Amino acid sequence: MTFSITAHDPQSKARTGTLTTDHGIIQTPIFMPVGTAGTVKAVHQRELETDINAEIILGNTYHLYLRPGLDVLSQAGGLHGFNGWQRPILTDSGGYQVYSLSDTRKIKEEGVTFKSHIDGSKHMFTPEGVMDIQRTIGADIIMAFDECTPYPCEYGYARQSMEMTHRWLDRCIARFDGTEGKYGYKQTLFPIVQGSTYPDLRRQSAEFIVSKEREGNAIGGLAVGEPAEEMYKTIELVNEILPADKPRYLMGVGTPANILEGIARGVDMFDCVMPTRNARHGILFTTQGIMNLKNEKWSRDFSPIDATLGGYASTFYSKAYLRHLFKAEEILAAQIASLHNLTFYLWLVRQARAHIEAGDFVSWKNEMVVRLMQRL
Ligand code: PRF
Repeated sequence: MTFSITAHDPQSKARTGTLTTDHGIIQTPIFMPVGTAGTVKAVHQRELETDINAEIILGNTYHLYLRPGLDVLSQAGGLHGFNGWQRPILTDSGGYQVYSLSDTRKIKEEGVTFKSHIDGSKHMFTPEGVMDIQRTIGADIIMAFDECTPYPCEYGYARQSMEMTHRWLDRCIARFDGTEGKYGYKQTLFPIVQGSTYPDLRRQSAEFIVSKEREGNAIGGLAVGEPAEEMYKTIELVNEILPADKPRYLMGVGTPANILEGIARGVDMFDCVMPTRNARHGILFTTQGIMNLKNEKWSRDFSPIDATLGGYASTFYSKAYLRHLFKAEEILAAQIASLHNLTFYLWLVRQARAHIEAGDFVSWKNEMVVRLMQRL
């Protein structure tokens, strides 16, 4: 994998770049649609390629390991072979999903034992095991095994957890570097900065992660309920330490405003279930603000969902029609809304890149964070 910076914004830390993987090129800053179980929910791959123009999608170790399982994935030639997506894939390590999804979990030095949310069966994730699983899934970018602390988190717990995440990172690196990709292309491992919202812990964690000299670095443990200002301060502090010539990935973030503020602070990669999950609940992001389609006020609005975006779903279907599909609980509602929201998120990062290149990113961003978060 190679990363090169193509432009710097003169008034902020924002930058554009190109990330080159064996499955293709990613223009940064980028938003990565989440394809938890090997599919971006309710969206066809053809739509991901042509309408949304997603350059990379996410998969989850936790879900793919439980179902369809490693036997199927390895016989299929990895996730690329299984679902047919030929562009880059990133997999999260399970170091977040075990905490948020599994029924019971026990965190020990060796690893995490948990019960499947599907059938209650018992499993254990260790740093080594999770590297092996991600080798088998075959993502281009794989994530270290970490503990994402909740918010708020007591200082002592945050410190011990961070220290264990660091020991786990050493084990991840030893295993990853001691093994090879199974399908003939290269994979790369990103470590994850933790440390809750404590500046001294975040600094210590960032310095530890930097010393490992991997090809890219991630910031975890944010967007877990802390105030946005705390998140932005933490990003600033960490990004002062993470090397400027490597991609920085802010995990699980976020709203359109969070993404633009992250870009302004030097973040290059984002992922979040928000566009697809909200879409399934009738919440749409548009260039004018946020719409709740279940609201009666849209019942006779026959204008396109968002003509400015130019994508198929956003221009072809009207607000009133999509509202009707939601009210009637038609499957197509989720499909149109997901396609639209992802088109919007990819439009947002494309616009950000254009404004960084034009040198007016900050003034554009300041206008957008207000406009895009308005409730219509
Ligand atoms: N760690 C991992 N995945 C994540 C997070 C984390 O801290 C977050 C935090 N917002 C989202 N996804 N491994």
